[in-house]
Amino acid sequence: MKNKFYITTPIYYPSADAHIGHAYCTVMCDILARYKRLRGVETYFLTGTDEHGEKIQKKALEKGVTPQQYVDEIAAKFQALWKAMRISNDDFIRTTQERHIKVVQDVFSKLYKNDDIYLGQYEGWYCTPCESFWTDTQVGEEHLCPDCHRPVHRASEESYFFKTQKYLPALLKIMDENPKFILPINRKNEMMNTFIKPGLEDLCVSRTSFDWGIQIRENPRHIIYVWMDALTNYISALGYDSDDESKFKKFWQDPDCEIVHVVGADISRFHVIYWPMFLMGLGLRTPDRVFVHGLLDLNGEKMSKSRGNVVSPLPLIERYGVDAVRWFLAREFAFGSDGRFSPELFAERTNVDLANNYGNLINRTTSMISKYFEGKIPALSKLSEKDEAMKELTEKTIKSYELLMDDLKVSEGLTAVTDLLNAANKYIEETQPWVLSKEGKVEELGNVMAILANTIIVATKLLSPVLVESAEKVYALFGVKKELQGYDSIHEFCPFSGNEVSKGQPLFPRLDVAVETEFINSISK
Ligand code: ME8
Repeated sequence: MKNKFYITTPIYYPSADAHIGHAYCTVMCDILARYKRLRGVETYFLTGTDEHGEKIQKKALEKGVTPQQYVDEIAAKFQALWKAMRISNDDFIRTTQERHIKVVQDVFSKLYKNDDIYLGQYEGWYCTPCESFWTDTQVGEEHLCPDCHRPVHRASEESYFFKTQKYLPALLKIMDENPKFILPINRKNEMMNTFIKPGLEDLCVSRTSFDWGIQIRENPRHIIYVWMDALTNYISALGYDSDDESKFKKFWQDPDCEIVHVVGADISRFHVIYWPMFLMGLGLRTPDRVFVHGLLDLNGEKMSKSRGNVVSPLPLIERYGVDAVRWFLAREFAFGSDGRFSPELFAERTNVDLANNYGNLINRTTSMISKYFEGKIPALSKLSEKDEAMKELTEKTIKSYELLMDDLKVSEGLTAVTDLLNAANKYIEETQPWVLSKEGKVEELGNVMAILANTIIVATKLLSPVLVESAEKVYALFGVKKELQGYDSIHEFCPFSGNEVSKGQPLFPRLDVAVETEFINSISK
């Protein structure tokens, strides 16, 4: 494991309010950032908004405000949402900020001077919503955008182009030599077959048809193509090319920092193909991994404002609490595969994992410790076979959780922990503490209680990157002192004897699936 970690979300378009898909990606990055911090890795987590482009200019015009006013309002809402979701980003970059604009202009100039960019004439099929030009093969006979499937139109303009062929061999080498450069690994074939093998064209990197963007210093009639502008955020936010490059040196240039971009499948080609090429042109290091996550739909239909089926995260957080929403997103969908959001799944997932498994284990354990040991966690004595098995399983779980999380397999990492919690519930059934109590087997009973408390606390540490509010409540319930809340003590077995345990309200009340389905449907618009 490298000793530093830089993780980024895409910077989202503030053209409409954030929906559950944006929240999904941001929460997954947040979990990884919190996980690395928990492991003592120095971490920098970046998100932000991508505020230029024709689409935003049009939206502002429709609303009768300036583009800047338009993006200011939505960017503030994004930030408020991330706060409500307890996102722990270290910075929030907006592409209309001075610190970014200057860097993008410098990047363009450097690549131009380096002979990576030339002035030419662009003709092609243009998709306005995606702000992308496409080739004949890509749009097919129906002339539809291969990304969003809307009609495209012929367009021609004087443009600057980036020479992709110049860097293609180096890019292919990176892809070959680093099997984990694109994750999940099956995404590599998609890149090769859809974009690289059919013949990669030079990338058009300027526009003259609108003006809401960053001007090219050498030719101010041109605006820098929104993707060159947007991708640069990953280094402008670190202070690249500024008076203070300390963060850039630490989190980009240092080979001991792992750089991970997490992006949706819709924008992977920009991150896997063009971004590394721009970086090569600038003589900079390329990222270690581009993790491509799947897209979520609602009940099998693509979420879209016009269809009126967009799930907004805020009302979910207000009703179910931030942890239930974070948990659902992280655990329900295998990170890297497409997923289907449905109200039933949300309610069931909350019930199965949080109410019945984790929550129930906590309630049972705190009640029994109160009843049998006057609310104090007992000390260990000689372990039985079943006790030993729980001890071993706990250690095994920590190991597999670490391996999976380091490999960005977040949902699988969490499943390892829920398996441990299930095993602890089973351990109660098997050891039958109520019988041990009746038979006066105090030492055996004490072991069971101490081991249950230990299992809950270890699981809570492992889940703390996701369950940010509940983790604190669980530590309080079990009287876990600050110095024992961290990861350092995770391998100590049962260091909590004597702790005062309190009986709180159930952390996760069971949901009525029918009632909650109706509620979630009513807020999807
Ligand atoms: O593409 N399911 O911004 P964007 C899961 N500004 N994730 C989803 C999703 C869904 N249904 N819908 C969106 C842009 N996302 C550019 C990015 S980066 C230098 C510039 C997430 O607002 C997913 O991560 O369209 C996707 O890649 C991203 O939002 C696109 O956000």
